[in-house]
Amino acid sequence: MTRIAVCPGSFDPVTNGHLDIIKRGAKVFDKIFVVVLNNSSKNPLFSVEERIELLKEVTKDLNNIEVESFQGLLMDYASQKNANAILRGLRAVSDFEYEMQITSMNRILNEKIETFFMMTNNQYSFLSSSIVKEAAKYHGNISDLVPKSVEEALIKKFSSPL
Ligand code: COD
Repeated sequence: MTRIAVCPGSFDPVTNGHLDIIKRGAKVFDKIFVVVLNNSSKNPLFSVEERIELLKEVTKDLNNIEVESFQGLLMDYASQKNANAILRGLRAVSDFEYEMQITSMNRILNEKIETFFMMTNNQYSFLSSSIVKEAAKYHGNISDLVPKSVEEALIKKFSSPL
């Protein structure tokens, strides 16, 4: 059986925390579709096209990763891809309630596709796209938190005076 996973997120922008989950997942699953979806509670800084471009750049050395975007429900996308699993990352207790809520809803939408959680690497347990954007906005050093191409894209976004 081919083990196909979907790794969904806002990825606004992709961080070393996301990348760590994607790289570790790539060793477990035969194929992973990393998909940029809309999170209705977030107001993105990067366009979908920009987020896809950055994700493609930082995963270009992984041959079982494909990056796409989708408008609609995650579970509709996952069934279109014949996925067996959804792959998510977990950082702290604060992630748990939200993840439990969307996982339960997703199970109602499609009970055949299981959600798998991978625990964050300790070194990235505090890391989120929001915290990186906040630091970049005020020209803080984010070089250890995101890949080089993402750092450059953030510097460019915030290059005009605040
Ligand atoms: N370490 C480990 N994991 C991490 C880290 C880190 N430092 N940072 C982020 N992650 C994980 C997150 O826990 C998550 O699993 C994944 O990486 C992506 O994170 P984000 O923040 O980029 O993405 P989210 O949480 O905003 O994504 C939410 C979705 C877009 C997937 C969700 O809103 C969605 O499915 N939308 C489509 C509509 C839908 O189907 N809704 C659900 C049913 S109603």
